[in-house]
Amino acid sequence: MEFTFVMIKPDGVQRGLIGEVIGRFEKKGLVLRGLKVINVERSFAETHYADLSAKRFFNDLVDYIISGPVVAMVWEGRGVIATARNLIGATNPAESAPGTIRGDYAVHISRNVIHGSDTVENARKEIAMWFPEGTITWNSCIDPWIYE
Ligand code: DAT
Ligand code: MG
Repeated sequence: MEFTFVMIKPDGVQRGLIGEVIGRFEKKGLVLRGLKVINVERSFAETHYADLSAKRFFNDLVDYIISGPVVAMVWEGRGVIATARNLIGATNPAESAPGTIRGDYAVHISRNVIHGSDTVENARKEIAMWFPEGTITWNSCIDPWIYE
């Protein structure tokens, strides 16, 4: 099984999209392994987005991520990193397909509702960083109805 880190950004929380987002992941057949609502510190947000520190939009991005609470989650499933990115949609909501979270609920690239890890390595790093307390293990009884 694979794990990914997903975060509902402050705009998604303020706009009341938490249930909608979680519902889409749940109904897809993915398993929730970690969940918390938190405010993040500037330095933490800067570390999370360290790969983008040279970009023009970096400071605005960090300001946005610390502007209100976020919902941090770990989801489990076969190929969940790519599956989550597909549910989330393209980075720029102007280009995200309808039916994706960004395609249905966002308009502008700077307010795109949700984050999902992009690679196995980044998923591992982000889960370790956002959930240093670890996540619980549980067996979903619907597994035989989701996987062969
Ligand atoms: P993603 O969130 O789809 O993985 P990313 O890792 O390239 O995209 O960028 C992280 C976030 O930074 C993205 O969700 C929104 C913001 N961002 C990316 N490119 C941007 C741009 N050209 N202008 C403003 N914000 C941008
Ligand atoms: Mg990214």
